[in-house]
Amino acid sequence: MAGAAETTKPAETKSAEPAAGPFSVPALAYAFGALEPHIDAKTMEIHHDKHHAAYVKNLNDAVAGKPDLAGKTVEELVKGLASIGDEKTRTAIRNNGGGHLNHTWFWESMTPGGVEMSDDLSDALNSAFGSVEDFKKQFNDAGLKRFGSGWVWLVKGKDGKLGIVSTANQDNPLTDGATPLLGNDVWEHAYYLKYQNKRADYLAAWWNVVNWSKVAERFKAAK
Ligand code: MN3
Repeated sequence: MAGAAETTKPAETKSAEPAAGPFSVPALAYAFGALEPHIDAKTMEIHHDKHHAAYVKNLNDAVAGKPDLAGKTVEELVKGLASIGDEKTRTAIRNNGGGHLNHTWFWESMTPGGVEMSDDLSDALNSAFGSVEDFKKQFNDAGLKRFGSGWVWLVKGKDGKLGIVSTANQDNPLTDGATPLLGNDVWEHAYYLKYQNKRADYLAAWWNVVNWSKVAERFKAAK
């Protein structure tokens, strides 16, 4: 297909400005248009360069002048939210640290054309949900039921079992002690340009670009 080669080049995803703080927006491993037709290039560009960049800027602002927080990884910040005493800082990190972490993982969870699922992972999903199709159906149902903005996740729970949870806004399951393996963004900004109010269509199409090798890697690490 003409033009296919240039849509796989990640060159256009470089951050425009250097980060003013310890956190920065990671470059995408693929071009904005590489997930077409399932996720459109304009949505990817705005989502990565504007939405994600805003979470990073606000996170850097929230930890400015606080070396105990600025020296931590974003995973550590999100995991340890309860230990942040100052409520204003805690809320800023909950929203913007969560926003930074969730989106960083989200970009890694997708790849042009998707990839095959490993046997280990499909066995685990079959055993936990009946079948991979049943897992996807339950995941999509949970994403559809999330009122307003938030995320839907496949997690390894504190009990060691695979499960599906949905979180509001930019909350991450790490804060509740679960380990997220895969998350889909159900904020309208993730799909509105292409799908408008049809969140179910977005949820269904998204499976075409899921990077199952990344999910398998997280699954292995969570064992
Ligand atoms: Mn988003």
